[in-house]
Amino acid sequence: MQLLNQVMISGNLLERFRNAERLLALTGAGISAESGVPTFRGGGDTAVWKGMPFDVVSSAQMVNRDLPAVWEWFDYRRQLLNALKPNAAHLELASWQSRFRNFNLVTQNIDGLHQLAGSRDVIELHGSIWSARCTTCHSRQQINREGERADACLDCGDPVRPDVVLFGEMLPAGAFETAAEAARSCELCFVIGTSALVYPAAALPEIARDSGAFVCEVNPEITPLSNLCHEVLTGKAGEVLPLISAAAKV
Ligand code: BV8
Ligand code: ZN
Repeated sequence: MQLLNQVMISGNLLERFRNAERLLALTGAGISAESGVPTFRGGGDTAVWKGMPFDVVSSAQMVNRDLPAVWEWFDYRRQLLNALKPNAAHLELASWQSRFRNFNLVTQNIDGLHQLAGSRDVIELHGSIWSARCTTCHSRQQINREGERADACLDCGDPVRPDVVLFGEMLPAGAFETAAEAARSCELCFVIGTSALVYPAAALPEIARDSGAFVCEVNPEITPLSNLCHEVLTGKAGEVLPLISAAAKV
């Protein structure tokens, strides 16, 4: 066991990190917290927008009932994101892409900070806040950093909606299957900054563990997943992830 900056990292984990070829990283809102992105369940409360819990305004029903209100919520979050930058945790994971022969990064985040940090082929399970989709023909349009977006579809003229997965909606075709395959074939799985309450994303670490992978959680708090993990690194992702690489070099 090595105590680094108050974080206990086992020799077992470091050995596996040094020798792993197939690694999966699953991230949630917590990895973007140090960049200033509000989490959904920080400090015990659930994020609320105009009196509505986020999983109400971020729901399929809400799109059918009040699409402008849904856009207001995502436009607000996008303008928040505009000034924010990836943090040390995003940058560390981007560097792992070239370190491991088979590295898969799966995120529940729609903020695009992994890509801004240089990560490629990020599996965005819940879509992206930087994209809009037609409610009829499903054609997509990118939303630029200025947040400029057309209200209507450029192809058929019908209303567009945020290109994110809302509660009660299926994940993008193939996204979960690809992530589950990465979970089944990885040797080492890091679960970083997620409360692991939203499914099917929260099922991935269990799939990895049941397939023989060593599962390690990085979170300042205990989560429903902690007991399932082989090792829990209690701390902030931006502090803990660089420590792992540094310790593994020793
Ligand atoms: C679906 C996009 C099929 C929009 C999101 C099985 C059981 C129970 C319920 C269900 C089930 N299967 C399906 C459901 C229903 C539902 C669900 O899971 N409900 C939950 C609430 C019980 N799932 C769905 O609806 C999914 N679709 O299943 O389709 C279907 C279809 C019809 C009917 C039935 C089934 C779709 C879910 C996706 C919804 N969209 N996001 C948006 O962003 O607004 S989910 C959204 O919330 C995020 O993407 C993320 O997934 C979740 C938030 O969780 P986290 O990211 O973990 O964030 P949180 O704030 O909670 O936690 C942060 C953590 O970080 C904390 O632990 C904290 O301690 C830690 N932290 C803080 N600082 C740091 C840190 N960690 C490290 N470093 C730090 N510095
Ligand atoms: Zn259209």
